[in-house]
Amino acid sequence: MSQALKGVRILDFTHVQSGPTCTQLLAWFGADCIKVERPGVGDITRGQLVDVPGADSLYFTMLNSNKRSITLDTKNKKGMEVLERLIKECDVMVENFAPGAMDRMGLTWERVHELNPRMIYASVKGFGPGPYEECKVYENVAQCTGGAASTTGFLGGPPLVTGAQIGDSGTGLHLALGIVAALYQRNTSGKGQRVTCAMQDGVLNLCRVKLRDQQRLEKGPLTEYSQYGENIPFGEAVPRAGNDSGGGQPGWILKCKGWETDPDAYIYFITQAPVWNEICDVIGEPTWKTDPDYATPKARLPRLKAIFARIEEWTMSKTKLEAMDILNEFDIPCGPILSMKEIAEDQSLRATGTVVEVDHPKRGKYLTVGNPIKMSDSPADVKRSPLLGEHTDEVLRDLLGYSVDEIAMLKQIGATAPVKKPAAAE
Ligand code: CAO
Repeated sequence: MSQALKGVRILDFTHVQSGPTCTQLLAWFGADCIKVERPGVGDITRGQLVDVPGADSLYFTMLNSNKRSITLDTKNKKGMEVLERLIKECDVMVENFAPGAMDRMGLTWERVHELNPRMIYASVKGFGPGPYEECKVYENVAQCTGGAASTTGFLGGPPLVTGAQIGDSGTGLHLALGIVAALYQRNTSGKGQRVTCAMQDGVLNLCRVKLRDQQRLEKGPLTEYSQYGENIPFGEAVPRAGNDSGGGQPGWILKCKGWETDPDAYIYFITQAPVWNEICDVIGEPTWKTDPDYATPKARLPRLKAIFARIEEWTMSKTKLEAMDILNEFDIPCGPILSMKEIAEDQSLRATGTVVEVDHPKRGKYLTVGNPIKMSDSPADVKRSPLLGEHTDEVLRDLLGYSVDEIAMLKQIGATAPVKKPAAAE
């Protein structure tokens, strides 16, 4: 079977997380992704959070599957010549270096467009144009500046970052969509274009319900927030809402059997209005179906804390999976809190290729996350990440037509390999 992006060649100049997430997705869709790394060093994540000495870290391996790796010193004149030849041969170039780094390399959009007018040149930066555009940015900076941290956490507590990498992987996803759209437009325009995503913008896009609430707050209190039911006044900005659901159906995280010793023995419970009668029956409060204090969503709003406390009495008598089974029978939306251990061992996620085991020559078998986007005509077969420079010779020879001697020369002068220091004098 073919793949959606077969025939698309990506010059992958990305590092750390945001850019590699984007190019890994494109590679899963079948693009030939050539990762360019600094000789002898590579993507800094190869050596970060190392768990198997001498092997690439999981940080790297889990973000760079299905790619080829070549090493190239772009600060070496011959190295830059190779890079320019690569630009001419590729459809898409992706980078997420600090602001200005590509320009300092001489690879402005104008230069890249001149070298290859069909090239789609895609970048992740921390911020868009404005006061912070020159700043370097990591995940949590984006979460803080994109509205996620100020709206996450419990009322009265400090802002909180989330474990979901919405700044890095989230922006990588956004960028991938921009690239695919640009490839589609190129079919008719014949031209490449510049695609940029700022991490702050990506996080805000994912936090849009909170910008919605900011505007609603100007018209009155946010009635679905728990603090409304607790008579705690609202301030000027959207508050932290604990585990309140972000939508119109109130929800909360409730303890389940075993919570005293198991930190993940909890379930997310949603009191969805259409199944209110079923909820009342399940928890043993059938009179709440008709009691005017409980019968309608509006009547329940100021009593949510007490309602969830009563539901929790019921959930605490069941394990989270027992509760899930019972509630699902009645179409009551809920979700057990699954630990990473449970997810890693979940056989249904293995069966769908969402969690995949891969073999690596230096580290052996490891788990990685497969393509979450399933396509009926474009299978995503996850292949291990490349070793540093594993495909340098292959790419130089097969794609750019360098001879064996030329390849050796490039190595010798430090364009594709670290320059060997002369042996110390005796
Ligand atoms: N050969 C030679 N030099 C190379 C090279 C190669 N193959 N690849 C990169 N370089 C050089 C660049 O030319 C640049 O050098 P100069 O600064 O001298 O011009 C440098 O490496 C680029 O490094 P950087 O400044 O991007 O890296 P850093 O570790 O200091 O910063 C990060 C990392 C992520 C903060 C920064 O890249 C950034 O802000 N990126 C944009 C936002 C982003 O993607 N953040 C998410 C990262 S994931 O958490």
